[in-house]
Amino acid sequence: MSRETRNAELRAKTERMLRGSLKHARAAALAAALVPLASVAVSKAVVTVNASGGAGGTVPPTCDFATSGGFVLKDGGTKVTFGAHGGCKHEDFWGHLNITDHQTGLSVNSLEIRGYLNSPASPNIRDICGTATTNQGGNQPVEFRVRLVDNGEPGVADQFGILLSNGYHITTRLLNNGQNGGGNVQLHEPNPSTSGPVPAPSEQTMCGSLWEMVP
Ligand SMILES: [Ca+2]
Repeated sequence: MSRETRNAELRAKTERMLRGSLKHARAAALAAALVPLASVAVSKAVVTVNASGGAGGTVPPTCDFATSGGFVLKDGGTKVTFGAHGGCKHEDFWGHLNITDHQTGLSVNSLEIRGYLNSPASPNIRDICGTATTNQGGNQPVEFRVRLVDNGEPGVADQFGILLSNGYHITTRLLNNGQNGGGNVQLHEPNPSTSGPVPAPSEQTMCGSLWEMVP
């Protein structure tokens, strides 16, 4: 079904609701709002859009930094090894990313860290955004958004995910499927040097084309 067809059906359904039981003004306003919300949901499957736009990430008000290293298993069981660090440093961002996909041979190395964000979904989540080169041609550089989740030590409950602007996507998942020896994500306490840019850039500025996307 095309998006246009879907939207037409939603409009028709909304009109039926307005003519029917939803006669209260607030309910009518809610029904009218259903059309654009539903349109967003069907057109961008991996996107989470909040009321202010974007995925809801902001530079942590008291900024800090995160380090990580280890591997996750793709859905088929092959390893993707990673090292990902990021944070605020002297009113700027700091960090580095490299990953190797042992199934495809893809290698990704960061060029620039453009953002460091926490997520409304959990205080243990940090996203790192930036640009990177890959060893597989195509449009270079790519934009990346990495998700790190620190759920304690050792890192059996920690998680990693990555999204690239070329479509490569490892959904956020437990290191080594939650088994021992998959590495660790470590969120560090703020210190006097972990100050971010002033003013804090928007999620769109930090994450470019991936500003609405969740790894
Ligand atoms: Ca950890």
